[in-house]
Amino acid sequence: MTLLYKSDPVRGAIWAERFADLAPDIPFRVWPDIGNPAAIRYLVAWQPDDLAATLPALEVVFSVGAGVDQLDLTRLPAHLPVVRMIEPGIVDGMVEYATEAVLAIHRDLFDYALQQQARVWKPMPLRPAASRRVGVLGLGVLGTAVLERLRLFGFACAGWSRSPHDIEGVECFDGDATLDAFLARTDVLICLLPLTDATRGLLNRRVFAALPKGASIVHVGRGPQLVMDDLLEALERGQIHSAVIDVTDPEPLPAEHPLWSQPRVRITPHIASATCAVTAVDAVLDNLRRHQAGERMIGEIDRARGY
Ligand code: NDP
Ligand code: OXD
Repeated sequence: MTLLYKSDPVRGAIWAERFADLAPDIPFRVWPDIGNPAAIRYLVAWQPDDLAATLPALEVVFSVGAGVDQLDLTRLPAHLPVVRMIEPGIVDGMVEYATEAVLAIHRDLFDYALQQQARVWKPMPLRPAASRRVGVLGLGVLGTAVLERLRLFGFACAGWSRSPHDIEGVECFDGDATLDAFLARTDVLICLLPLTDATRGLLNRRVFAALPKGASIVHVGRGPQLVMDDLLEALERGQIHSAVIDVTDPEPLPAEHPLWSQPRVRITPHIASATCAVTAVDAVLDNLRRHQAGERMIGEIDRARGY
């Protein structure tokens, strides 16, 4: 029951070492050294492309990341379970990134950076956290963890999802019919939605107009969810005051793209979070045990829903 890993080879070496320590009975191979294709039962990959179709005994595909939009599900045999990555390292990274971004916005650091460039010493009024309304699109593993941390600072927290959720201290909205009400009460909007047909292009002119004037955006979902021209226009009109953008379409963002030179925009190269190899192996091993026991695996996606 060999496991084949096809992703970043540097992290692959850490995976191999941890598998050798914790599960020496499971042969671990790093692509392209696949050995006998008929022996491979499990595939861990970022983008398997057509590889899965060439492995006749394959039983499960694990995404090496939290998202699965990079997998072309139509190229994976329909009977195969697809499991996304849920492990503590990726959650901690996202909580750190989102918290820092919200605090930077809340403490006016974008404006102070501009003042510094102009050598201006001009304090702005300090606003209590309770008066700053943070809203997270997506109440999944990451969105919920981010809200649970932000709530501790005293921010007025809300979230939006497809189905109803109940999170202590968080005003929960669900379904398309509630989106405008959620946006109308949101000063800092964080996008932590998976990329699906329903969320592609969701951060657009209409959504920006539904936010209070001068709201800010933290985009850590996926690039194609954001309509960049609409964001540029909203920034120019002051409808959006500032933006922290970790994901773009395309990636890398081309050097000539106008977003780079926006004064109140901070861009990072899709590093908000990343799978931690050590804890990822623990998560995969736990799921292999579940799979072998005939149990549902943690993070198994609904292929029809796309996440
Ligand atoms: P989950 O699958 O746990 O959560 C997704 C959430 O989005 C759920 O609450 C779901 O609603 C909601 N949702 C999905 N579609 C819709 C819709 N059409 N309308 C309203 N709500 C919707 O995902 P995670 O929290 O683990 O991860 C979220 C995303 O974060 C990943 O898919 C990935 O794209 C991104 N990511 C980015 C990283 C980065 O470094 N920038 C790193 C890791 C992840 P419901 O609960 O009702 O199903
Ligand atoms: C992920 C990512 O989905 O890194 O894990 O974006």
